[in-house]
Amino acid sequence: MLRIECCVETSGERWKCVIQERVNEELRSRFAAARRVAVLTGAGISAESGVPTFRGGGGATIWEWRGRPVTELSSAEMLATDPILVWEWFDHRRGLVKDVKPNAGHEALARWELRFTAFSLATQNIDGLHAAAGSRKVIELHGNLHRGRCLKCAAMRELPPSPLAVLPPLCSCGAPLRPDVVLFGEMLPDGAYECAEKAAEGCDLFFVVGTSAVVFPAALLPRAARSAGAFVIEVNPEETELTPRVDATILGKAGDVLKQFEE
Ligand code: BV8
Ligand code: ZN
Repeated sequence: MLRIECCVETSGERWKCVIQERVNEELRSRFAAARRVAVLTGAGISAESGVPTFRGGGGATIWEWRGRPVTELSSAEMLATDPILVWEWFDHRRGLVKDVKPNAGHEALARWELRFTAFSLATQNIDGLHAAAGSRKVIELHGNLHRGRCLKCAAMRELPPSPLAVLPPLCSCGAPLRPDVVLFGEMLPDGAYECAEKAAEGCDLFFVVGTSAVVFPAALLPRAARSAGAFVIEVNPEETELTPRVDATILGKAGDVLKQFEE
């Protein structure tokens, strides 16, 4: 079993990080002893459900569409200049997730919600799969693909199945809806980041699962957890920018690895 221990010195701080392929006894006992656990997930936890990620992991990725990068299509600027293109982009994404189901990684986190004195799950994903797996309290940092928000009365509306017959879809008040998704250059939903940050700073164990940790401010959460004294465990088939800054990286798929903590 691969196991690498490395020491990292950054800004005067020395950190030891361990990279391994399986959950060992030490990590299982930390898990068993933990009382307050916080989790941040990214696109990677939905990869085994068939949802393309944006970067890495060996599975399907969707980094551009109609020749434009995600950061352009999913931007406040594009919504202002070409709302129909943004709706076509998100309707395309809804089509990609129409028949997907939660996987063992989502199911493990739904079990963990009931296991600890305090448990918090924050996700960057907009696919709704954590709730579909049974997680009842999910902090959706970036919104939800299946909802629209009225530009006039700010009501949230569940969207009909894709493809949408009319673009942009209309609210019952007659005004157009926008995707209820946080676009690049937009603020996160009120209080969402603060709620996730409070949980990160108050936990014993922080898991960061399936994220390349390049999107902010979500990528700050594992750092906040570690600075507040939590033991931080990364689960990802690849090393990321976070790897030197966590206590242990398990190089594996979320669906395989998360359940190993419960064995
Ligand atoms: C904001 C919805 C205030 C749309 C998304 C510093 C501070 C604050 C802001 C910034 C900052 N620096 C830069 C910014 C601006 C920007 C930003 O972060 N840009 C990046 C590109 C540098 N941030 C913002 O604009 C945010 N707003 O900060 O408000 C503000 C406002 C104005 C100006 C300044 C500040 C809003 C960001 C939210 C954007 N919306 N999603 C959509 O989905 O289209 S982000 C988008 O990326 C998705 O949500 C996605 O989840 C997210 C992050 O990607 P990941 O989840 O990490 O996914 P990725 O594909 O990259 O990685 C997958 C990983 O999984 C890989 O590592 C892979 O190896 C692994 N994997 C694969 N298979 C598996 C697996 N892991 C486990 N198991 C497997 N089977
Ligand atoms: Zn309305």
